[in-house]
Amino acid sequence: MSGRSNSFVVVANRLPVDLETAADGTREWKASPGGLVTALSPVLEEHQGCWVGWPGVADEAPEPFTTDNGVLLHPVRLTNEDFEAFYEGFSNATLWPLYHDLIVTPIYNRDWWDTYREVNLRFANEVAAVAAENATVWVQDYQLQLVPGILRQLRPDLTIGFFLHIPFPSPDLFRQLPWREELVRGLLDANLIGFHLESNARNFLELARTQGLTVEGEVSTREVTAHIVTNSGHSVGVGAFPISIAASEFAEGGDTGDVAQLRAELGNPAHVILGVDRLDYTKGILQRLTAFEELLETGALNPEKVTFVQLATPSRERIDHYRATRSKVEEAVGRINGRFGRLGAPVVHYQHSSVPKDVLRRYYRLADIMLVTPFKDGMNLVAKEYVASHSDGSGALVLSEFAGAAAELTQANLCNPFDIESIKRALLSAVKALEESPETMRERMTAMNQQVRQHDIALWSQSFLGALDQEQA
Ligand code: ADQ
Repeated sequence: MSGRSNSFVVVANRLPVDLETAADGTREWKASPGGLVTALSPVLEEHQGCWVGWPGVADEAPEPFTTDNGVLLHPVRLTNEDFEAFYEGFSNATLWPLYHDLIVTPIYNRDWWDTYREVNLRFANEVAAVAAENATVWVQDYQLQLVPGILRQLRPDLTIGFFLHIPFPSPDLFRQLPWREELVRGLLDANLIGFHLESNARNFLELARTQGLTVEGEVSTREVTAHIVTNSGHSVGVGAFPISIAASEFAEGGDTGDVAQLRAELGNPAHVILGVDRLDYTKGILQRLTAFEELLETGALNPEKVTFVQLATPSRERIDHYRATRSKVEEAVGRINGRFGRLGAPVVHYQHSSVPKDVLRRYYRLADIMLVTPFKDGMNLVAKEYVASHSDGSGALVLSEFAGAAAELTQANLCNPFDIESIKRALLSAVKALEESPETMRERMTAMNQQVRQHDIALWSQSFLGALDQEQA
């Protein structure tokens, strides 16, 4: 259905689909399962909603269609040049490093900014064309920060929510951005701006203060008790809404025989250590490999007894820093296996591809220790997926203090990924604790498991949309 008939519209850079080409050359759009689509599908269904976004292939814009799981999609066309300047450029080589506290240096390129504005306008136009009178629009993430402002001009009748999936930096860092005023103005035209953490939201309020705007109230979680009042008198709610996962999908059940078989395939190590990430420089993959290597070197870990499995999804592969990270990670894997593995028995198993969800779940179940070591991460769903996979209390989570998830998973073995010694200490203490005080570890994992089950993705979307409803009232 097209035209202005949708009373709930989600707009995100990507549509939840992938284009699949069969052996006979026929092409088909397949729903790509993901946390966001799982969380939003019931809401989309209830409100006769739709999803606006880019289908993931340059120069392709199929007519609106409905996925096999019933979500109506409105594709937005991006050319190859748009993809380079808007997505790889401004979104991922400017905003991504700036918002992740300058782990690498952001590139400020005026042409990229022009394309970012043009593409945001295109997304907003598409939303304006399909949203019903007085509809609710939920704008997702850093690629679309100008959309609320453009939409407010085009369709003052809409209720607009914005959620940022990555961290929001301190005003001191944000001030670097040459287009800072316009970007913030775009966001402030929403009715509600949501962040994962209260600290992210406080950074945003502080920024608003430095721009001379009035801030009322203090930030809280899953409700809105803080507002920014703009010069035109518009009041926008600001709050923390920590995202989560469909926890029940990761809960045990199914065939545990598979897990035992997987351990046997890895040579029946006493301890399996697991890393699962998009291959991104923010995730600290090289640092965790270095920590592992040094523990093998000193004999603190025995290569005959431990195995490290690293699953890495290819990501943003044409951007220089991503290419450099991949090559350093792969060099480290080769070196560690050369030093400590044997033929047919590597000590690090590394796969540079996505794995199906059921395979991923089996690895989570198998892993005795999960290593999650980002330098900075909005939330980190992998940590929550691992915890949700261990409702029997088994396993241990080593988690970076700089992952948003650390605010909730307080029983993890926390580490500072900028300090290799800290990663080594946390990993070693997890290994020791599993051997020497399994009961304590079980209690800690059980507590984290309950936290994730009680705060799942449905709570996230309900609390955000409930708060947005209040803001509109
Ligand atoms: P990401 O940076 O992509 O997300 P994360 O939250 O960990 O990071 O989500 C990654 C997802 O990809 C997980 O669901 C995981 O299962 C999946 N995945 C990773 N590697 C995989 C592999 N090899 N095979 C199959 N699946 C794999 C951004 C922000 C985060 C924030 C989320 C949600 O950077 O901070 O938590 O959005 O808001």
